Amino acid sequence: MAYADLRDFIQALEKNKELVRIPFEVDPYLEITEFADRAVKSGGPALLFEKPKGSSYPVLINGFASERRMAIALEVDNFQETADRITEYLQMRMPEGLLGKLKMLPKLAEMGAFFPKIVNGGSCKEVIRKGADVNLKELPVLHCWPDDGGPFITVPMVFTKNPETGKRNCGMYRMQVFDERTTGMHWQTHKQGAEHYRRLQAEGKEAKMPVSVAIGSDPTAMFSAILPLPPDLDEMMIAGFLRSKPVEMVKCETNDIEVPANSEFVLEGYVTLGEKRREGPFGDHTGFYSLADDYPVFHVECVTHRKNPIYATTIVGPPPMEDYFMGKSIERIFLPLMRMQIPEIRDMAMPAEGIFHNLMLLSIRKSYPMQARKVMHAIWGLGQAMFTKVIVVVDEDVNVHDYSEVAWKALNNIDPQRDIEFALGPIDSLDHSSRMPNWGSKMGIDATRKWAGEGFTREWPEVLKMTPQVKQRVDELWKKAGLK
Ligand SMILES: Cc1cc2nc3c(=O)[nH]c(=O)nc-3n(C[C@H](O)[C@H](O)[C@H](O)COP(=O)(O)O)c2cc1C
Ligand SMILES: [Mn+2]
Repeated sequence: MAYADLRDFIQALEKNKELVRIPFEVDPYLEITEFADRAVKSGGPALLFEKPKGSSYPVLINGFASERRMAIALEVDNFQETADRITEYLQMRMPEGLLGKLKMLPKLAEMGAFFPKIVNGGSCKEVIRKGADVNLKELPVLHCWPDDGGPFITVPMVFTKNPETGKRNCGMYRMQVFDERTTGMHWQTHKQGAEHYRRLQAEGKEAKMPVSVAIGSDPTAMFSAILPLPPDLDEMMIAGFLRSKPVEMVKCETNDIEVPANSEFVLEGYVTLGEKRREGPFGDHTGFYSLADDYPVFHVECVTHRKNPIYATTIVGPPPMEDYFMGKSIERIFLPLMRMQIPEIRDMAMPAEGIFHNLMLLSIRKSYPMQARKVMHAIWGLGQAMFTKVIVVVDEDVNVHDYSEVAWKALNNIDPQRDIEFALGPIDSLDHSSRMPNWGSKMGIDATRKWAGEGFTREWPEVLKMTPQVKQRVDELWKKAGLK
């Protein structure tokens, strides 16, 4: 059964003993960060701060911060279930004969459930506050790290519309609260919000871009906001797929954007085209501060919220943090989609230390010379995987989730001068080492076994392995010797 809203998810976390309530006062200025950081690093629970200092709204943090909690959020036992469901749809073909077509009907009906449904009202409008009555400072927005430029809303679902196609986009872009009614809008240049902004600016017809932001909704809608989807693929449809039930969307009070009707908070407003303001620094998910930079300004004209709303947030910082677990589930869920486009890929892993975009380990089934290089370039050309700074390609017999095995085999298999591929391309905006913001160099390491067809004429040795007979005999002797 799909979660009705954030509260429903909180209840599920509580029922599974995955949430602890903090009944006393804790300061959103740094203190909640320290709580959340310690909790995630020690495998601790989600936290619900019932009395954040300076606000009357409780704060939920770390709701997604473990594999178990991500599985509860997506209502699966493990992510393979979701990956398998995706594969099932990808393999769906036009059925033959009447019987085949009839068998297909339930699947088609299921697909109908994915599409968002527009409704006339929703709990997000239980309280409506406009104009001078809007005060973002009432929200328990975290000042996350000591040198941050201010308090940041960290899990906003930012809704915009593509001015050319009218299609909606939802991306999670942090928002620095500047004052009662304005925030930063940190959509990085490669993201869809920024693209909509550029297109509207190029049209030259409007001075303002409508934007609405939902904070706290059912967990699949929140999770969908971070998915690296192709432009114009509606995140809310994917949320509908994940929860097997349409996301109910309601039109905002002051603009034409729709938001999930069950949201805890909705901030409605606009971004003035051309207006920018210094945003940051911000203690980021790289574990470093991302530098202050100029970003658009979001003017909030209306805030609607539920009665007794719960403020959802996260912190990022030295890994692993909550976002690592969100990313890990994306890695698992998106593998079938990736394999559809790059079929030789067997498996992939993005270790926490690589912060998603810095390191991707790939195992492939190699069928022709230089295939590892082909795979690298395909990754660098694939949606947000374009940000990948270092790619290591190994043969299919290597378990990419065993980082020790990858390091051992890759380091043995490479002749660095021969096996490293450098390329230039777009780089994540948060990278502080690239020579210019937003682009730089990338490195691919071909750690596969080299073939004669690739110019390798020497013999390639096998990995050592004991014979099963000896293993079996020593199993018995081992016990006899009293060894454990
Ligand atoms: C907690 C969290 C915070 C994020 N903050 C930002 C951000 O400030 N700016 C940004 O461009 N992307 C940010 N992202 C990543 C985007 O949400 C992600 O790239 C998403 O796919 C963008 O959607 P889009 O392709 O529809 O633009 C964040 C992700 C997470 C999990
Ligand atoms: Mn998108």
